[in-house]
Amino acid sequence: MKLELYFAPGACSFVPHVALEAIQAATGQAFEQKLVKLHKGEHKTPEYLAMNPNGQVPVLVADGKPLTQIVAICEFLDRCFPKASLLPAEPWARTQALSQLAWLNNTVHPTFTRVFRTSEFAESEPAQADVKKTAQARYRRLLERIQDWTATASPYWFGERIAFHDAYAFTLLRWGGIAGIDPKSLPGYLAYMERVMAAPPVAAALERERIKLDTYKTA
Ligand SMILES: N[C@@H](CCC(=O)N[C@@H](CS)C(=O)NCC(=O)O)C(=O)O
Repeated sequence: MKLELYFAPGACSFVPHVALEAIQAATGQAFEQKLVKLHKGEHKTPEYLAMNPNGQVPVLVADGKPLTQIVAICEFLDRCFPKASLLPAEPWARTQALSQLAWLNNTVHPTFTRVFRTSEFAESEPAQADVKKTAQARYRRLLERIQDWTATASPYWFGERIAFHDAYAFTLLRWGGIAGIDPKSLPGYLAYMERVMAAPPVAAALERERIKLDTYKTA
């Protein structure tokens, strides 16, 4: 199968990026990396919008057919490459894992979007300040929930094999720094992340994207 991933450094496309690295290591299936420069608006060109009318990364192109939305991309990759064990295999555990992945994608992720792109959610400056403050507090509570969930991660979310969730957990904690949340204030989460970042598929994607967990800046 020919697989191409449209991704942007530091974006949520890190999730399928790590997954494709893990798949390549487990099965030999290669993938092409298509860098999308969001700051140059490459995701809003007519060619890109024809692939993804939402104008977002990630897009996975499988044998010429574009697939969007992280949850759908992960489901497709796991079904095609079960040998990579990116989700648990037993039906109930697998569906619970998809439920958690959907929550990361539809609840935690959009809360950060309210911090990062506040002007899309309110017009006046005071309203924007309010949206941002509320979203920052909510984002912290959601990261605390991930910390609780991963307290037993040994070494990763589902045990020995890296899963989509580990990559999403990295992205969300890294974004936490941008939202003014010191990762050191979530010590359990940070300890889990140290293990995740050292995993070969994650390390490879971090290197290609040239990103680290270094977004938190003290005032
Ligand atoms: N629900 C979408 C979210 C995708 C998303 O939020 N992508 C962001 C990067 S993390 C993006 O491309 N933002 C650029 C834009 O919206 O202009 C998914 O699961 O793929």
